[in-house]
Amino acid sequence: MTETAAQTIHLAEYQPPSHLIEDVSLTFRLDPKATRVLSEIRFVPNPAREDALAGKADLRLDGVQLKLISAAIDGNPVDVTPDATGLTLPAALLPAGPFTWEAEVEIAPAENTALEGLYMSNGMYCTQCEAEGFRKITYYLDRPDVMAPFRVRIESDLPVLLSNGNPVAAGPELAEWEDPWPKPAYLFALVAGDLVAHIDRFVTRSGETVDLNVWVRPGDEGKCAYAMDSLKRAMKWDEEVYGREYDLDIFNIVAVDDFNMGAMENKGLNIFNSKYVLASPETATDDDFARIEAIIAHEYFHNWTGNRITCRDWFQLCLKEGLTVFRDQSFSGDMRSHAVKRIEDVLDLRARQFREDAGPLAHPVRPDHYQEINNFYTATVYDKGAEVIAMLKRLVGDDAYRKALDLYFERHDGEAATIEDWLKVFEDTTGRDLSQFKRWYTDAGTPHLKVTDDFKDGSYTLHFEQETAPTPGQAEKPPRVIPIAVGLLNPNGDEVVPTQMLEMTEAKQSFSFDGLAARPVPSILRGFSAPVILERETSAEERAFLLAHDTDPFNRWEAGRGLAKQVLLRMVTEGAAPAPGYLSGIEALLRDNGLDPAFRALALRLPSEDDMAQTLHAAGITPDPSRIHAARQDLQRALASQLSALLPALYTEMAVPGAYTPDAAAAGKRALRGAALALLTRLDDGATAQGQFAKADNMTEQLGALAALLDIGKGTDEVTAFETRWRADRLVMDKWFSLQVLYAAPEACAATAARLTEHPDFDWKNPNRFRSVLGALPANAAGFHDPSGASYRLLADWIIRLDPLNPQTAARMSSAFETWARYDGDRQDLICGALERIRQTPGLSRDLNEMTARMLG
Ligand code: 0A1
Ligand code: ZN
Repeated sequence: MTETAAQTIHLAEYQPPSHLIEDVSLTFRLDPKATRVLSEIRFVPNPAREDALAGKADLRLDGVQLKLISAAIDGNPVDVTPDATGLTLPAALLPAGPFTWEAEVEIAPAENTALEGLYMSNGMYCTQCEAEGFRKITYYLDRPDVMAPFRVRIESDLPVLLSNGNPVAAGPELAEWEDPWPKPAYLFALVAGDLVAHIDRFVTRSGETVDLNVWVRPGDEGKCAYAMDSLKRAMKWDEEVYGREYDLDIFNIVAVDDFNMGAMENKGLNIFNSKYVLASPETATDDDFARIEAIIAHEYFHNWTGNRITCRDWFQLCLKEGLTVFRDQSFSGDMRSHAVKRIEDVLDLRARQFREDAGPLAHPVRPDHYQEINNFYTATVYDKGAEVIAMLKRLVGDDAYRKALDLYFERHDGEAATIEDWLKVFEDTTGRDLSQFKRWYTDAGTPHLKVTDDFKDGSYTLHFEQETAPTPGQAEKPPRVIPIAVGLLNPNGDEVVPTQMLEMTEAKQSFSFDGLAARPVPSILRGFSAPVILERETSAEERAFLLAHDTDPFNRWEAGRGLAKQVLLRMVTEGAAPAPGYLSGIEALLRDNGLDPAFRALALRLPSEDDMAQTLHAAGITPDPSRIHAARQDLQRALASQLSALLPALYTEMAVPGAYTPDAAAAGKRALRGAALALLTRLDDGATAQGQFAKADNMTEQLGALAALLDIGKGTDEVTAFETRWRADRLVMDKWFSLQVLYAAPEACAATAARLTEHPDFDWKNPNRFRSVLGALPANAAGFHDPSGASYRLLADWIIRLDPLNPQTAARMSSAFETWARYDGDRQDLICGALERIRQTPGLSRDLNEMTARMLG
């Protein structure tokens, strides 16, 4: 048995809190080893709880790793004995009406390695309270349905002292902040440190001026401009597209080096992993710039979807996350290209969410039980959560979507809401019954959509059949509502039926199109209109036809993708040669200068090795990662030789003249140029890449050249040169660590990663650095699954080592093992052995205990 007996929490057992909180006042006397937190909390019995009104409810406060110094109720000292998870104030001790609880506790931020609660990073104090970190700061009702205004006083000799809301007082070694908007404790934040600000302002649509600050460590102030620009664009976009304005005098963003996740939407004081704030052309790639834009927007958008309207309980996490991801995706699409953004999002969804949905960690978008909520910040909750909203919007239409959202904000502002509340605003706006649609929230697993067709007397019929395999704890999968966007092309390649949204609700359903002169070519699931796996016998000719003619950019790309997969599959299973039809189809597309370079770059990108393993497994074939790796390399070479005449020209044409700018057009050209370089490297033995590496004035081109060289087994000198140049830059060095593992030869992958963990700069307590090596290991599929099992062992060793310090990150990393059931018996034994070894570790965290138990079943 582990230290903390695992307790499962169920959605069905939700109970309103016994008490509500009218207001909170906190004082922090900061000290690395002995911070004092004084709290004054005004409680009232919850009118929704009769036992509390009758004076019969105890008040249970959450509190973890706190040293209680003193406690009082209405000024009278009380003698309470905390346990490991909090303390209970017996009903008999509580006044009948409202009362004030005062407590003083001591905590040690310098010793907090879990990076949850109040902790220190490079001498700076910061907090992370989602999901249940506030209980490590003081005794509280640490649950999202308890919302209160906060007043915070910070006492410290550090120059910058920040908390939520507006600044209300400042003095020597002192600052006071007041947040008028009631919020749950998970949105609390405090920062204190020696920081500098990149400042700007924003005037809202109603004419209010908001001070904007991006706070960073001295020396980093030159890397904040893009984050600030993204913030201002996000603020404007939310006003224009969702009618949402910002609601405080000040908006602060702080960059922190030690952070478990990407960023956190604390009210008025967003805290970011510095990786998603700091950027300069020399140090950040185009992908980094795009991610910064997206994450800055994401956290800002939470101000309405998450903060003003929050979640009743943690089962409703997708209420804020799915919606906010959907909003940030729409924003990025508007800022850049919708077609390209959609393809990138679907690539990501399939790589992470479909993979999760197909394995032992599958869970509904709204889970109904958990042991550790931190284990549910997943691709399913976030990305499938966003897909579900995208489907809802497709089903009701843009206008109804906007009306429903207006109603949502009007009806639930200031509340902690549920998925039922969310669906109800759509039902009330449209008159639709969404009970079947709700299955997308409650049922796990990715539906398979089988399609056949026939054509007779000018009438073309599509027959659909949906089926979802059982997932852990859910055997039955009733049919779901699936919006299927379909268009038809005639044999000349002209569109004869423009996109129509078919609404499938049955297990089997057919749709006909009449009055056609000839049998059309269907373009099904345009724009990836539902997160399903489409299964249709499609000839290579038909895919090539769609690759050349489809008017829907997503499906045009998808046709190329399908072809590539078909080709790779035959190469892996039959040792076939790369199909000429695929090679010439891609060539034709690349030669089409009317097409967006970013789109062409995506069309040139081959399916990942993990994607191929997933595809083979789904087809009933046991994937062999080394064969997949070899086939993919062969196909790259075949593409290179097919395109040999084109590549040098493309490489030159796509050069972006002048100073680096991170805009989508320039980034798209660099992406295509980089893709061309990766192939060219296979023809010129790395000469062009070496030249580019030496000359590059931006990180995109420098890193692209290095990756291209490593991919053909070269680049030793460049690796050294890169290290010499960038040794002092933490974020750039993360890339250096990661690239070497990613591109290591399969048999050398574990040894490369192990060697890098010996590097003096391998600070394993820093999550970014830990992930740069140990997260890159599973991303090198053939290296991770090397038959020796060395990578499995190495990863398990490090997870076991990290767990006592940082359970959250250790548990997240363990999902690398979730695909064990795909592989052959030997690999299964090795992976399950590694998982078993983790599970048997004495004192394992609740986080990792739950993850291993779920994976091992
Ligand atoms: N709400 C944040 C993500 C986040 C979640 C948990 C964290 O610590 C456990 C930190 C951040 C977001 O969606 O951006
Ligand atoms: Zn979020």
